[in-house]
Amino acid sequence: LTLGVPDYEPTDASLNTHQAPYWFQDAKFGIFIHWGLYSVPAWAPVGKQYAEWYWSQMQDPNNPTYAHHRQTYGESFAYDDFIPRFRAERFNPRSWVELFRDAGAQYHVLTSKHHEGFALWDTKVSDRNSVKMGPRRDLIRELFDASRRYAPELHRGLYFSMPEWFNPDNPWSGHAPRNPYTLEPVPYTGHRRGDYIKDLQAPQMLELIHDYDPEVLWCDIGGANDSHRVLAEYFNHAKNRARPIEVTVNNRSGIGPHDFTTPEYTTYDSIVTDKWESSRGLDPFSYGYNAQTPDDRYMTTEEVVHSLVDIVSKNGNFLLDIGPRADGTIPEIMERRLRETGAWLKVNGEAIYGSTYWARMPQLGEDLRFTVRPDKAFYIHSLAAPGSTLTVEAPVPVRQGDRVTMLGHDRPLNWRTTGDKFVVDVPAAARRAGRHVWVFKVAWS
Ligand code: FUL
Repeated sequence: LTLGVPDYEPTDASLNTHQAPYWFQDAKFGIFIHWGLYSVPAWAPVGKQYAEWYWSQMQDPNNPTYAHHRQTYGESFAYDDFIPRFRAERFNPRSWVELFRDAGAQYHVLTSKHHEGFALWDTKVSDRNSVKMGPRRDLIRELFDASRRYAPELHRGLYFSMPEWFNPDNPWSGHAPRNPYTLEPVPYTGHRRGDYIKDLQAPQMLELIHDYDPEVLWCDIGGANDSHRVLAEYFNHAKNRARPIEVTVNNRSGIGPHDFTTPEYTTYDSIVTDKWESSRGLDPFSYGYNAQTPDDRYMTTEEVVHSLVDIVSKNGNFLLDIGPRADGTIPEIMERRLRETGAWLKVNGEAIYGSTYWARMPQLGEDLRFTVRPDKAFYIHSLAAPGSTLTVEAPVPVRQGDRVTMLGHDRPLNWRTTGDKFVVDVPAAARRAGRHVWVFKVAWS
């Protein structure tokens, strides 16, 4: 007699049977956090380059970061000289997770290690980590503990960059770091010799899996890997715990099997029935904090809400990124955007969480999107402020006796169907009650 799901094996066939769990399908909205040594310089040409790519960009004489670094820090200031300035001295994990919860997010995904190779946890296989250097704190442990304690409804995830730049052991990097101005070699702090995959990458992923229990493993870049073995162990560990957790992995671990795809600073044009998650920063083009970006270049709350609705109506999740400062504070503009999004979700969340896409009808033009809660209600999202009537020129699933309302304005609204048109009267008070996206609910009787 075998009880439960048999163990996963390190093969495509076995790993392909794994799927994104229901909590992830239903969650719709998560917060991505890019935080690392690059948060110290926090610099890139605005709207053009990712600030978390600073180390790579400063190596290239044709990149503006090369000149910026020389002017600001001088030629002999190596990237790892940022380590003592990455102190996280004002990092308050409780206020982070409470903010994410108030934003209406259902999960968070922190960079455990970006391409720069600096780990934010107590890794045993490299000294280049936030416990041995810089903050001298296990930032992942602290965030996860606070999340469990103060916002237990949130799911916890970790981003992990498979390769590292300038790790001399990493076949992907090609070479050790050099001073970009003198081209002299620069020591790689904390590096241990060996086989990059066997001695560093896979052990680090297993540390994260066993010691931190991430519910999302958000791998990046792919490339050389031992991911068949690591993912089998991830899934087995999660399901065989005394209290099982449901975990999910994206499509960038370097092997075929995955639970969801990850369009970046873009989304899909129409419904994609395989689970997906679109990510981008509040910044016009950066995940890590770019201190050069003026507030008026950040996404507006209207843009955030429009993106969320658009993505969810096509079966995606929206993983919205923030870049904290090196001291651990979250820039005010980002906090404001998250709180305003939370205010919208508080009223309209029932049309988002636990909803699914409505494949029987196309999204209509620029302004209309649809979601459905199976057997309960159908939702029409108007991305523009409606006039005195809202007209949907397609077969809305509605019958005599169904109650039509607008979320945030709970009075029943008059409606009618004529041919293939559905028309709702929108009183001025309802219009005024809405903001960013006006959501009409057809509650099935
Ligand atoms: C990309 C990375 O290169 C970016 O810096 C960022 O982390 C994004 C989510 O994935 O591949």
